[in-house]
Amino acid sequence: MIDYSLYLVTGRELLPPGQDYFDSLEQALQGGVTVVQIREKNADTGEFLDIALRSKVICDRYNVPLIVNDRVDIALAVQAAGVHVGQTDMPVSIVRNLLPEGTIIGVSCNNLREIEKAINDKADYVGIGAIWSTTTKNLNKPIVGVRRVGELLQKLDGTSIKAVGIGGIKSSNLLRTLHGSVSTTNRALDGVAVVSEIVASTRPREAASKLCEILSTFRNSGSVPNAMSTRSDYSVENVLDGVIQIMSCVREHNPLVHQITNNVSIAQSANATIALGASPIMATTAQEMEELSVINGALLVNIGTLVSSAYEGMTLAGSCANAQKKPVVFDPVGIGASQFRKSAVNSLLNTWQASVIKGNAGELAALSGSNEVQSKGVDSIGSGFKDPISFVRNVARKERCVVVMSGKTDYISDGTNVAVLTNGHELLGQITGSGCIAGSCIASYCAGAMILARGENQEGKLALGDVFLGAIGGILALTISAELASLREDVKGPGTFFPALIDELSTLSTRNIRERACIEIQ
Ligand code: 3NM
Repeated sequence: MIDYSLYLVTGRELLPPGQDYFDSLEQALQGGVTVVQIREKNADTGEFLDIALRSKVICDRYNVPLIVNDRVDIALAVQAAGVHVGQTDMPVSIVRNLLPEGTIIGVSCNNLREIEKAINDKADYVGIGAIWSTTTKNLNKPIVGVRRVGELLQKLDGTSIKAVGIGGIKSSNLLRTLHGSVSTTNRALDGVAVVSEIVASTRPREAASKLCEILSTFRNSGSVPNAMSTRSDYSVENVLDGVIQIMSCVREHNPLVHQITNNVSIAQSANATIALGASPIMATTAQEMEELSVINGALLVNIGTLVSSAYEGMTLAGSCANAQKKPVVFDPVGIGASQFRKSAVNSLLNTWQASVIKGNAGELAALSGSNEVQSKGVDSIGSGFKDPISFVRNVARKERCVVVMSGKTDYISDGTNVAVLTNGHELLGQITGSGCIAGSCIASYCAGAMILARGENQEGKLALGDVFLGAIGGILALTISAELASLREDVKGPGTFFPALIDELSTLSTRNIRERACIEIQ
């Protein structure tokens, strides 16, 4: 059985100046590469054979199988473990007839049709790519994109065919690649294939071991806390019970909620967090992200007033939170306002896996590439989606996390269930930062949900779906407190509303939630 985890594809043309090919290969094996494919597109037969023979000796020393790209004759000559073919190379069925029984045959696939053909041809594994853009190979097919790998993997259900992802995979996007490349039937990649991340490195051993570390983080810690809940038994009653448990848990444990947010609403967000019983830390500097991820209960990333220095912190904080299995709440504020924000959001979501994405209709439309709803600056305009429930559910499925669409009615989905909440008050729309505060409330309650999940089940199995309850709880706490604040005699308008809102958040009771929650589960 081949271990496809870290699949090195060679590329001599990418070696850094002065780096010896065989030394680089050996170092990569020491770093933890589990299978090697010799890929030589320009070498003569004699040269290819020589390289393959010498590479085989090195791979044998590490007990790592060697696969030859395209050339059946070279594979036979060096007794390689397998052959990898592209779509325009020799067909799998013919390769199969030429090679000894038991030889592994892999084929590159870019779309469903090619996967179907690989299944019919009884390939042993498929290389799905290119997942990201790459300059290592001239691509003549569209980039698959991490969010589309799942549907290709799903086609392999019921077969024993393995799958590796390839194309532009780096340590910076590996965790995201692994989390994103999962089918709705929960089939994940068996491994990832890389060229430049290892071959072009001056320290291939370290490059390979860094990738291995990320692979084992993903495998050992299971999933990051995110949406893809398999729970289908949510009801209004058990959701409210869960929210109330979370509310008490946050007050009892005061989890640290790390927030990298915008400078318009830092103080409001921190105050709301304290009022709920959690403890805010508004750190932005990259140097402290790793340590904070160990002690925090949840991370909030809000791009409202994005500056490059904070962007670096956001990139690192999210990755560290994923590694520590801490929930990451992401608020892509005003994503539709500029190309800069759009590409920042894309690259953040490509680097780490969010547990919850929260936005208004315009923001989520921009995030998902829909033009059904437009935005103006940070606000959405127009009457909203025709079918908001399906929209939110689909975005949750695509992003593999809980999605909260805020508005007069709030829609929250974990990809299966959709909670529809109609609490709130118009005064919330008259103060700045109410959306940002909602993010803080969600992050605080996600931290509470995680504490509860760990307490109830040491293996953390409950953790997967619980950010759904955290998100619902955060929105209910804020919107019900807003209703209560609006009823107070001392509230005369937006100016007096905000301090009253903080008061109400801090005194919100179980009874308030039970009596006032306007919630439906679809
Ligand atoms: N095959 P890097 S992409 C060899 O899409 C290869 O099938 C691809 O190189 C495919 O890791 C690719 O440097 C190159 O991006 C991957």
